[in-house]
Amino acid sequence: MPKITAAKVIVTSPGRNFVTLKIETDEGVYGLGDATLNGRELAVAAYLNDHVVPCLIGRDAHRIEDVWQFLYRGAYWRRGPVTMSAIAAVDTALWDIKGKLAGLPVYQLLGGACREGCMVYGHANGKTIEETIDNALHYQELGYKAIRLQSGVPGLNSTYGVSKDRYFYEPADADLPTENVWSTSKYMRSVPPLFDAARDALGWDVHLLHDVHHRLTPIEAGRLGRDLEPYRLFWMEDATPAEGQANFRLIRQHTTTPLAVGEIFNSIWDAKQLIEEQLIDYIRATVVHAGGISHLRKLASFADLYNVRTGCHGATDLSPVCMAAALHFGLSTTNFGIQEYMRHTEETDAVFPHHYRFADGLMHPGDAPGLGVDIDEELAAKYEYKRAYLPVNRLEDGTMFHW
Ligand code: EZ4
Ligand code: CO
Repeated sequence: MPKITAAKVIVTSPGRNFVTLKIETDEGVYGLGDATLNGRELAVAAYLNDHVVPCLIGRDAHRIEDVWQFLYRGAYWRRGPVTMSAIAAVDTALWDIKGKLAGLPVYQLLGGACREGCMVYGHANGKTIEETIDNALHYQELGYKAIRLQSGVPGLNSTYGVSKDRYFYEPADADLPTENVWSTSKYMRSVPPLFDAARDALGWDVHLLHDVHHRLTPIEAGRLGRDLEPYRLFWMEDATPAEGQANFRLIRQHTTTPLAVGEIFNSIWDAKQLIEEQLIDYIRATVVHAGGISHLRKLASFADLYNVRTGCHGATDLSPVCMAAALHFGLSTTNFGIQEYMRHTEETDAVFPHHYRFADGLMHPGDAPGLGVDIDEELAAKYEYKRAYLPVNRLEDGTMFHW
């Protein structure tokens, strides 16, 4: 049996912060897992170092499910983003090890490819509709089959999804949280004209997506979904906060715009009612925040019973290790829907050399044994951790709101 001999938590900041777990075995093979929780990175690093790593030493690296259950049930305190990101990192690293020892890419261990590649969506954004469309045309030229559109809201200084650099969106931007101002009525009026202009400029062959980022009430979301119906969106994302899963019933009663939710979910329980009642069309939970490849597989299999497809989160705060894992998962999951893809900076890519590749709107994880992603530890050590928070939102009268 391959015995776990060491596990190291690597914190690095090549352009942004990442936490990576590296598990080593006595057979000379190691595995990597992403453990990055944006804005709360060191909590996961401490959880791993103080409470998880000591339990791993000496265990059989092949017993992925047993280790998962040990860490989940054995903590007594279940779920939550910190715990589940830590468990995800272990799980991902063990799949990486199993693939390397078998000489197979992880997607082969998961049942093999169900498709030629994973359709991804790119992020077009701009301060104005014109800028956003211009950016979207660029993505279309690059071959993207699906594009997310986020545009500035007239009357608001800044909003979610609109970046300073249009090709690299990074919301965790300050040493203390930046305070933004939000107006639902201004936002609601701004979205339909964006998609109207987008269909004129981009045509109907490209899938269009939009992220509301948890900012509407269910009835407001119903209204926006209905207003967007003529433009046939691929999905409307995170229309309302999903703690109350039954709230999605109200949105469903009012619109046929497909709904996606779940990038902040940690377990199958966060989505159980949403899936069983078919209140959503796409589940956005991903490897790093939802307990790793093993748990995500269960979630996807459950979702498949109810015609819900996957649409994993894939922003830049999910490291290339998570991206690779998500692609192995997506390639081998029958009810895969789409994968979010925000390119990492060159600095990040240099720290995490990888085999996944983009061509004709699809991404493929490559055929290297394991996940096909590595970490250059010497280079990683050059980038010191820098505290960085996500912004917060207040309404125009100063009330704290959702970001
Ligand atoms: O705001 O990953 O769909 N993508 C998103 C992301 C999230 C960030 C938070 O860390 O909503 O941009
Ligand atoms: Co989102």
